[in-house]
Formats: sequence, structure tokens, C-alpha cells
Amino acid sequence: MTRSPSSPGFWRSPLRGAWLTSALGVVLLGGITVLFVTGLVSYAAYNPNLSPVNDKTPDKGILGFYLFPWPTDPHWLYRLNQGLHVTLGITLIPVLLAKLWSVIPRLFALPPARSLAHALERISLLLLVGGALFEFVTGVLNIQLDYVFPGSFYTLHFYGAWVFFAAFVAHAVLKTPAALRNLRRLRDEEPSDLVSPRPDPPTVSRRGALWFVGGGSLLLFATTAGQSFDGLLRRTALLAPHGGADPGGGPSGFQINKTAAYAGIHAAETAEDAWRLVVTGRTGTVRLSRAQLARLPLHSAALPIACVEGWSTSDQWWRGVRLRDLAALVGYDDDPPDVLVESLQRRGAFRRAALRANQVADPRSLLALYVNGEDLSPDHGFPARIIVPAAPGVLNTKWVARMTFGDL
Ligand SMILES: Nc1nc2c(c(=O)[nH]1)N[C@H]1C(S)=C(S)[C@@H](COP(=O)(O)O)O[C@H]1N2
Ligand SMILES: [Mo]
Repeated sequence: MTRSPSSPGFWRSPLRGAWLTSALGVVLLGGITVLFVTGLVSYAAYNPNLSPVNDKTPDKGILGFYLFPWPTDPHWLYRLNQGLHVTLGITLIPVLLAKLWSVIPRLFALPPARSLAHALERISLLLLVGGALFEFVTGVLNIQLDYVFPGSFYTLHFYGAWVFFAAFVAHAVLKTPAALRNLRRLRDEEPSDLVSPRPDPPTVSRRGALWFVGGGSLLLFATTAGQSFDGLLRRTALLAPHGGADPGGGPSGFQINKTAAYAGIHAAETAEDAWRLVVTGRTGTVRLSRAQLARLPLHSAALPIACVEGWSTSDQWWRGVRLRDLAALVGYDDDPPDVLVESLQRRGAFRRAALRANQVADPRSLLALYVNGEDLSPDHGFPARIIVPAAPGVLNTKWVARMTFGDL
């Protein structure tokens, strides 16, 4: 009988019990709530309701009820939100695994259902555990493996989050009161189905086990958090982000997402006599060479790049033409509208992006020609790239070829 995982005697760890499960559960209650909120906020930052170009989940329906025009202040808003989302998610992995370990006897408990209510509870647990694993696995794969699900990561992670969070809320409502009661007791006084009837001798105390889990989390935190900083700190980010191109040193020596070579940008098409920026608006189309752009009024802005993958740079010193000045060139003198930005890049999900009127109007929003006092490097978007305060990296289109102003 004890050979079968469905018999309680099969599970021998003396650590299992209501207290350990409750302690881990309370940590996840707070942590996963933060993950859900920062995830929804990150989704809003893409301005998915602005244009189908920005929207990876056009069928979201009422799940987009909370969307709002993404602001441009404070300029580090996306950097903070996404750094928190990804770093916290990675840090919670050991806690999630320990929590699942602590309740594993219940997965095998027989009979499968004692009543209709019990059957419903077990189905909701399936959604809870399946949803948690799905969200953590898709999140980590997206960071580590460079978009293993081309174009569909956002879709999977977004819908998965709603299914998971619905089950999570139901579970939290049912279990939190008992979990808090369990934590106030130091020992498992009440008999719990999690307590092994034939425990092995302990090799570590329950507190020791918690320290072990916490140590794992701390290790992951210490090897991830550096991705949001520069210099020596970034080198501590051993686990993040995925390999990427070495940005080298000097003015352009900050994190590169996709290189020019990867994006299929050839030097011949960015050369001074070949490249023209095509700007279209109310009054028609204007074509500008890079030299002509450089003779327009130039402005500077200190802004970071902050990627959905969680990494970010500190503020870089960008210099270029204000987006609202470009809008004025094609007939929008003091009422800049939305803009569709398209790259020279021919393939890939990030070759174009739409920016909202409030982003165009911000005086710090630039079509940058220079960074940190030098021409943009090919990998950072030469001849010209977008940089907008508080926006996710994806909206900072590189190798810009065409800008179409007008209400989208
Ligand atoms: N054309 C184009 N622009 C792009 C991308 C891209 O793949 N193609 N990647 C975006 C993403 S996801 C990020 S995070 C930033 C990164 O900019 P950086 O490589 O200069 O740091 O560029 C954005 N602009
Ligand atoms: Mo990104």
C-alpha cells in the first residue's frame, strides 16, 4: 500500500504540514499579486488599443477593460515596472517549486473526488498549478531563449495570466484565513492530510527548509537584478538576459537587443546617398536625408532603454529631432497626432510600432541621430531611431525609414 503515491504513507518527509505550506502560500499571495499587476501594466504600456500594429491579442475583448493611454512620466516608469516584474518572477521560482513540493501528496490523493464540491476544487487546483507552471515557464523561456514562440509569447502569457489569476483568487479566498491561522501556531496542532503518518527522521528543521528556499531565491535575485543597472552590476546578472551581442565599450557600449546583422540591415541602404526618411501627414510627404535632418533644430534627452525582458540601461544621452517637430513638417503645427513608425527592417514583429499623440507631443520624444555624443552605431539603429520617455523598448524603433502621422 505504501508503494503507491496515493497512500499517505508513501510521502515520508517530516517537513510537510500545514505550517510550511501556509508560510510559502503567504509569500506567493503577495508576490504573485505583484506579478499580475505589473504584468497587466506592462501590457498597457504597449498601447495595444492604439493600433493593430501594437496589438498581439486582438481578441482580448473585456480583458482589455483596464487599458489606459500610457504616460511619458516618470521617464523610468517602464524600466521600474518591468524590472520588478521579471526580477520578482525569477526570484519566486524556488518558492513556487517548494510550495508545489509541499502539497504534492494531494495531487495523488484518492478517490479523485469525494463530492461535487471536491471535484470542482480539484479542477480549480489543476488550473492553479497548471497556470502557475505555464506562466513561469513561458516567462522564463521568453527571456532566456529569445522568443521561442515567435509572435505568440504575448498572447500565451496574457491569456494564461487571466486563467491562472482567476484560479489564484479563488484559491486565495478559500485558503488565506486558514493559512494565517496556521502561521500563528508554531506547530501543526491540527491533524493535516499533509503530515506524513510515517515520517522519516528529520534532516533539517522547517525553519531550515525555509532558509534553504529563501537562499535559492536570494541567489536568483542576486544573479538577475543587475540586468537593470550598468557597469559592474550588470556583470552580476549571470542569468539574464539571454546571450545577446556584446555591445563593447565607448559611447555605444550599452545593451543591444537585435543587431543590424540580425535584422538584415545592410550598410549600403543606410549610406548618406541611399537612405531617406519618408514623413507623411496632412500636407503630403517629405523626404529627408540624414544631413538634412541634422540641420533641423536638435534637442537632447536623457532616457533609458527598458526591454520587456526585464533588462534596462541607465539614462543615455540621446540627440535628434523632436517627433513633434517632424509632425509640424507635414501639417500638424500644434496638435501632434499619433504616428506609425516603420523600420528599414523587412521582417520581424518589431519592425514597426505605433506611438500615441501624447508620446509624440512630449518634448523629450526624439528621432535620435546621436547617442552619448556620437553617431548612433549600426546596432543601435543608425541612421535614426525613435526614443520615447517611459515607453517599452519595443516602441523605440531602430533603423527608421518611414513615419506616417495622423489619427490611427
Ligand atoms: N527595427 C527594430 N527596432 C527595434 C527592435 C527590433 O528588433 N527591430 N527591437 C526593439 C526592442 S525589443 C528593444 S528592447 C530596443 C533595444 O534597443 P537597443 O538594441 O538599442 O538597446 O529596440 C527596439 N527597436
Ligand atoms: Mo525589447
